[in-house]
Amino acid sequence: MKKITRRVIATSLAAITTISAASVSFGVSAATEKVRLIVKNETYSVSDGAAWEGVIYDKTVDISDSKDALSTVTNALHDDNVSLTVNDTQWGSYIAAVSGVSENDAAQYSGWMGVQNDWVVNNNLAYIILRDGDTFELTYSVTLGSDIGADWNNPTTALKELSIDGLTINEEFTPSNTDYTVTIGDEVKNVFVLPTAENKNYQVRTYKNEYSPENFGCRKTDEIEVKAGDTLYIGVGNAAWPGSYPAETVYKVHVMAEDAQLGDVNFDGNVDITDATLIQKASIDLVKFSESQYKLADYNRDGRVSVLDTTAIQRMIASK
Ligand SMILES: [Ca+2]
Ligand SMILES: [Ca+2]
Repeated sequence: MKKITRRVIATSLAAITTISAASVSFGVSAATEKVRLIVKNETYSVSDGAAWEGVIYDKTVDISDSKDALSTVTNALHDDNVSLTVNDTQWGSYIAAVSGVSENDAAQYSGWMGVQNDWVVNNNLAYIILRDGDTFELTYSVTLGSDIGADWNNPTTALKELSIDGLTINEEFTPSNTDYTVTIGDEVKNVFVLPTAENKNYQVRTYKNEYSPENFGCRKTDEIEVKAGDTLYIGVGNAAWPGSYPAETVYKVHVMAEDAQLGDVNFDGNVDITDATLIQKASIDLVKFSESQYKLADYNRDGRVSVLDTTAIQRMIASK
């Protein structure tokens, strides 16, 4: 047992260092689709009787031909000689034990659960389809998910944390505030958006410039190219996604030019007709401005956002 663990961890270190390179070439070689597979038990301790605790497996592995999580996990663990018990029932097959840590060991209903890109899956692993670049965790839970961040009694679709690898969010994160800004110079930057749902029963997906929940969007491991004027949308628990309630939350992060000036409500560094149009729409509630946009929208500084601000910008453009 110990010997196997050491060997798997040694190979996984090499795998971890190649992950960022692999995600950059995302989509180039569809023939060898891969996922990062992690198997861990952080809820049931050895002192409480578990055969092992911690991370037993962390490695980039091939997605199986049928692309589902159950066969991908069983193939990988079998290849690396990690012992696995799969139970077949009339409702389908499920993973009952890994290297001697078995369902119902820690408590009644304790057992192995799947987590795909931070989402605690809501279905048999045979029905969970993996995509190239996914992170899939097989995780032991003692309390039906609440000890790994998925609480059935908590209906909130808020985020618990939000950060961006590569840029600093200007405002302090508060779950109830959905509007944020980051500041960027003239350059184009490659960043990773790193949201964490308060309740991992809900999926989290990030989009650039258009919130389009019908698409997969970006994961934490997907690099996103941003420049001034872009907006990042982070959705939590959209009704169309698996495992969700129809009360989603959508966070916005506006990528703002360093020299964002009064009137520049789309944060692209210029005050022009696009801003004038946006302000006009906001003044009749056709678009909703964030707090930072409202501050920039009051171009004539009369304390309110109205069509007068649009007129003032149009006059300024005409006088150039
Ligand atoms: Ca502008
Ligand atoms: Ca005004």
